Amino acid sequence: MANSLDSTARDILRHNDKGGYTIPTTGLYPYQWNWDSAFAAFGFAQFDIDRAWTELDTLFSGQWQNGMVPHILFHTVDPGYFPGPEVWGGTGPIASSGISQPPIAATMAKLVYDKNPETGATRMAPLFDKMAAWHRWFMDWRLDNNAVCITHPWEAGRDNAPDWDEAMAGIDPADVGEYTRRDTAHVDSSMRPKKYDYDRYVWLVQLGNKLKWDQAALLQQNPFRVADPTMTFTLLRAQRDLAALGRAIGRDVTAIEADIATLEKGVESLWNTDLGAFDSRNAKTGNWANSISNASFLCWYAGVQAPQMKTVLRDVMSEVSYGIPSYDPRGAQFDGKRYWRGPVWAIMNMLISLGMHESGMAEGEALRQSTCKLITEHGFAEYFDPRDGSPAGGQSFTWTAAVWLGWASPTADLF
Ligand code: 9WN
Repeated sequence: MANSLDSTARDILRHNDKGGYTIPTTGLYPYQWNWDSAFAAFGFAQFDIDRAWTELDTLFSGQWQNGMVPHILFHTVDPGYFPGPEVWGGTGPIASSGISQPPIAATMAKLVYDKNPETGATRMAPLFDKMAAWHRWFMDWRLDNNAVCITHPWEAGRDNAPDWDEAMAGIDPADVGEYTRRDTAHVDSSMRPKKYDYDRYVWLVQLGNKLKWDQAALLQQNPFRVADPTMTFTLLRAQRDLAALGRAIGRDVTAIEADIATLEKGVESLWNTDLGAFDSRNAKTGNWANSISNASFLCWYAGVQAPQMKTVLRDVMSEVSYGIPSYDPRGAQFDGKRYWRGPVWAIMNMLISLGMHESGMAEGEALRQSTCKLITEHGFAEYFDPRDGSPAGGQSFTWTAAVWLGWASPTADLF
């Protein structure tokens, strides 16, 4: 069974490979997405190391002059996705969006490197400065109390998470104009964000385009700015991994070490004492989201030990049958099928599980087994209902196949 699923997973990666970059799934997402691509590289590394490095090279070929690496690269235009390149008006070398996504590329590069350090040293050499420049862009433009903020819900990769509800309510999208969504032509609308959300997503894109994605202008004029555990934990982890890669290939990592100390302070500023968990904070109002999400559990992945989070973890997991739900099932906003307001995502499980394993927690292996069962029973879906495992969103999904091959499969060797 594991072997046949391994072969299905490899087929999914090959099928979604458009030549140098991998799309998340046919139809729904016809472009190269940032963190999806990093997971794809990890998946390819299980059977084709060179292809894995090429995925990262292509991602960084879209890097902007200011260091930002866009969340979508529009290599060839496809009318099946909205909003497309003309709505975004990205200013980089390749048509792109104007925001970024969770920086997991350096961490996936480290996992690819570890598979074959000799090839890794050669392939990592030209990527090191590019990754360092991207991380610097976050440090320069996105910190609030040393935690990393998002400026659009899509930037966190957790699009409609309850974490952004207050900041979203602060946007008046009255002048957004007419537009046609494409996502609900591919996937049942009960599994996608609502029109309320899309009006605000599109409005924020229009604002960025109008300001030509000038970060100083956006800092003044964008009403949406939320300090986010996804970004803060993934950047902290990525800085640690980039420093390790830099040391391995003989580069100066002093500046990265200073950034690590800054982000460690930032993590402390995301601790919501009343909630007893890591939380998102609206940087405009200072208010907590009061949200226990799957991103709250990325603390161990970032090398942060948080004994209280173990109790929260037990409570949340006892509510569901599979993995870690994207939002606390005891919360009023929980919706088991609607995207980032409840469903379980195999990629988040992998990051969380890796952190747990590295922290010596048995829960890391338990989460791996739970995800193995989920994919074995319900396939390579984009996400799943955590109560009964029913598949949701897109199918034959790149990142689900990738984390199967490298981590969830009984044949995988991540740990
Ligand atoms: C917007 C591609 C991406 C993921 C995100 C996920 C979803 C896009 C969308 O799909 O977002 O970026 O159109 O819904 O939320 O995490 O990278 O798989």
